[in-house]
Amino acid sequence: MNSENPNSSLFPYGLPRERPNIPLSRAMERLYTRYSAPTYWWNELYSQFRYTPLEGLEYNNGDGTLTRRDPSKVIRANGKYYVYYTRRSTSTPPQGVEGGTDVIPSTDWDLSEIWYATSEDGFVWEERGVAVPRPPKPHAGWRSVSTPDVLFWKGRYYLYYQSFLEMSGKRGDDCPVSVSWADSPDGPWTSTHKLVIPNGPEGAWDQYSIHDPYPLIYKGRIYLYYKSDMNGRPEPIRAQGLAIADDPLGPFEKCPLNPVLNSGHETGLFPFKGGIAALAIRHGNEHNTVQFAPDGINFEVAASVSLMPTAPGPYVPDAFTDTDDGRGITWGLCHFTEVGTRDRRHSILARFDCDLSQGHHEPWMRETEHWWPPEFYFRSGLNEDARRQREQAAREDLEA
Ligand code: AAL
Repeated sequence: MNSENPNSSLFPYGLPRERPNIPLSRAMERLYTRYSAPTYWWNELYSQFRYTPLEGLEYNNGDGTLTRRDPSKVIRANGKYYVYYTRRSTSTPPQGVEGGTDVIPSTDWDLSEIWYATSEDGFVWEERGVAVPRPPKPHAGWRSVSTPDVLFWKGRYYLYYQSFLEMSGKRGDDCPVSVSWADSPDGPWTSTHKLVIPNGPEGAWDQYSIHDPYPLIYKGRIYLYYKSDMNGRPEPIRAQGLAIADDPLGPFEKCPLNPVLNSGHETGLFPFKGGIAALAIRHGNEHNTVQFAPDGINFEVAASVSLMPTAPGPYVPDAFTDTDDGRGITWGLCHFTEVGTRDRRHSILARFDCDLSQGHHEPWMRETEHWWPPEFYFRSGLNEDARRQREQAAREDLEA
């Protein structure tokens, strides 16, 4: 059936916006059942991602002693943009668990504090100072506080963050989540020293780590998404859970269907139309996808994408408005780790831009192609061992 010959059962040249009334293969059927539109040109939850270095933040000439990473959502207050992030300032770069001490970091986020920065335009940022320092022993977070996110609820600001009770990497990257509050985005912040999102019970998927706390206001409640590392080495799996509360200080009730996302790493979500959309980055069968849950719990793949922002902290205009018509996002901050040489490793913050927003439609953000030079691909090459393995396998195949 097509415009030239309505009686034809051939799939038409012009892509129909609605499912044509002809037999379809499963692949073509999926275009009309799985996605919000049969092509990414029309799919509001498809986008390219573009990146821009931030101005105004320096990193000790990249010697590895200063790192900024894991930015929170970007919020707007007092006519400025605010972001909160992990800041490590140590005498040496990370030295691993073997080399870590009370003053030498084991990992890039060990011995860290939560700092914040502000910006007029989202490109040039001014570091403003510490928001949450490491509390004294025996409080959770005495070793390190990291990976914050921010909530604005009934006139008060809350920072949720990972609170390490031991050196990261000792058993694993194990920690619960604590919360501090302030009446201004500039602080002063009051630490509750409360473990608002505790680790799961022994044997549960989230028994060891509660990472990347990420609160949104949805259906009149606080929906706090988080990541946990499960399955252990050598095949670690990252999945994301949800805990819901009526008060920022808890109690948070973990969703009985947890994990609610089977892929991803750091959390990055936003209200979209009547549901919640998620950036599923880095790991899992469904990594490099944008997902959507009409109820904030049951996520489905909405689009396959590429070059996603790592540790996305989107600017989500309606993160706290309890909207039932989420507009979506167009930019935010993220991080790049492994910056510098191996022995001077640190992370930097950067800006990402995208078009995952109702009402926006920038064709140049819809292309799927990234015309990267061959050198970009050759960086993911075969080392000498891998090449020898390949050559040996080829010889064995030929002799079989
Ligand atoms: C990040 C986040 C959490 C982890 C570490 C620092 O990518 O997933 O914060 O603990 O890595």
